[in-house]
Amino acid sequence: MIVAEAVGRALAACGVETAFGVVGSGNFHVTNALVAGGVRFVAARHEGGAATMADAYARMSGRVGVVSVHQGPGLTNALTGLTEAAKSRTPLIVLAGEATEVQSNFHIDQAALATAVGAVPMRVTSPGEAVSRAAEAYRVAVEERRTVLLNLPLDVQAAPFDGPVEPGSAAVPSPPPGAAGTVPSPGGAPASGGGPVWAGGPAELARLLGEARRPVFIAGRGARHARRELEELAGRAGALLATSAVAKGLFRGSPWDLDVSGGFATPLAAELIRDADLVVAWGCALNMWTTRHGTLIRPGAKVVKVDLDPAAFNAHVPADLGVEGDVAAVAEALAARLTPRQGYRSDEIARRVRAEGRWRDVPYEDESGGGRIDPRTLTIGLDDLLPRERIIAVDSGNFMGYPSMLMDVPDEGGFCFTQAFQSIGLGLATAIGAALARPDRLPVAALGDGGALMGIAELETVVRLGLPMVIVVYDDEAYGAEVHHFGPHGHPLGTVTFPPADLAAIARGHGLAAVTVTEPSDLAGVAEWLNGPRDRPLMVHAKVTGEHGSWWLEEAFKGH
Ligand SMILES: Cc1ncc(C[n+]2csc(CCOP(=O)(O)OP(=O)(O)O)c2C)c(N)n1
Ligand SMILES: [Mg+2]
Repeated sequence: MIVAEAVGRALAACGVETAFGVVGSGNFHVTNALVAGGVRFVAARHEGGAATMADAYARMSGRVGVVSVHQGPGLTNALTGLTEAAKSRTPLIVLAGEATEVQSNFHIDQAALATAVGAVPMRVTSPGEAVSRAAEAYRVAVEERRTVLLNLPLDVQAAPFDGPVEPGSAAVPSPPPGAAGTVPSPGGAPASGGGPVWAGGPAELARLLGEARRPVFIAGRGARHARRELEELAGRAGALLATSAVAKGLFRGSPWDLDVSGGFATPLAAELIRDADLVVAWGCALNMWTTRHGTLIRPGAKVVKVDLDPAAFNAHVPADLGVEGDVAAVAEALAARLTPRQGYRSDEIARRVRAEGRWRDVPYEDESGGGRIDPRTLTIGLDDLLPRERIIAVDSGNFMGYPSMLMDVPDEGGFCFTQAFQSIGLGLATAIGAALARPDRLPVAALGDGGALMGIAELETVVRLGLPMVIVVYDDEAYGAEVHHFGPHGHPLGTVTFPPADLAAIARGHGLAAVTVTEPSDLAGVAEWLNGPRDRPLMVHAKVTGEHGSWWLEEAFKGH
């Protein structure tokens, strides 16, 4: 056995189930060793796709994600997806060959690259530490929720190895629940603007909950495992329930569910959150998106954050009180000591949540016509047609609010939102990773034409894997976000507009089924596909109206 094989075997022994990658000479042996150890390997067509698939898979399965790449360009190709994962605190291990000879064409400073994007660099420097380094990479990824780059220098990889490949069981932790904390920014700059924060025990939070008249809970990534505990506590405190975008669906089915807080919030949710006198953020850092640049938090409202990572307390909207701990454990402990009260839960609020609690309840004027469908009409039509058991992945762009706001999801496992780096082009790979994590659900990728064409390398992967995916492209023949940003000011738009591209034909060329939608009646083609046999994925190429931008885009540009 050689060192590369020992590393692959050791990671398999740690409990890695699925790995993604693009195989070259520098990661050939380590990848084959993963497979020999029982790991499912998913070949992507671009390392960017592999990284995002692993990220999405980890988020939706709760297991560690693994990416295997060739040295140099294999790693640089993966970088955007790795940055997204690092910013999102996704437990991820990147296995990369490493050319340590500076004369090599493949040579770059891979450790510096990892550090620059918030990942943790490690290296196997001798055969004797192959297994312990692999176990350490696994531990840091899982326990510290970090993206770890494990560099495998080519000469060390090839060296003989003759020890045991099973790391001691004490060295291998099982995956813990997540947290919302922010990754330290490059250069060690603080992620927040300062301000006093004092860490208090749950007792202080119990007191605040016992006094609040209009409490709202906002649950984030670090609360995705804690629905039961949070619902129980919210019931006692009389709190309304909302989530950040990444936890969308967590409280689905509760009569007190306001859905997403922030740019995607309904007018009712925004109003009720703004009226709260106590906002408790559970595993949620309250960033500018979740709070609409802080405007959803009323001046004078008390803000509490419960998080595994105290770095979250002062990040973004700062907390008046920080409680360090696992969300489920803190909520459970508090529920036991809280006397039930009505709080925010009046009959009138219940009635309003029933009547106005979803974007679908908000009227709009259908602007379909002239061979183009209104994206809202398209999305509502799809929401009606697609089975409830779905998992939705959304790319970035002007269109992104339509699927995020108008398509319902069954629970927090029904929405995968890789938007911490705000990159376009990650949506299709996100849907693939999510689909593999949840084969029980219909995967839906919602993409703009720009993001679809950027990530199109993975179209063949969807077909090859036999995923019964619905890929919806909101095609406005433009980088709509830029068009609506700059158009109103009279700037030339030739750099951000494109001639029509026949995406349906491109999809068919890859072996997908495809329907082009230019008016609502064309959705009959989607219904037909859904009737079966669903033996190949479907692209819904929707030519959407694009006269004006979405209002959440205006909101987004405040963040630039
Ligand atoms: C990798 C990357 N490149 C460029 C951008 C800037 N950008 C943000 S939205 C956008 C347009 C996306 O176009 P499309 O996917 O068609 O969605 P639309 O805005 O038209 O709805 C661009 C270029 C980005 N966020 N990420
Ligand atoms: Mg577009």
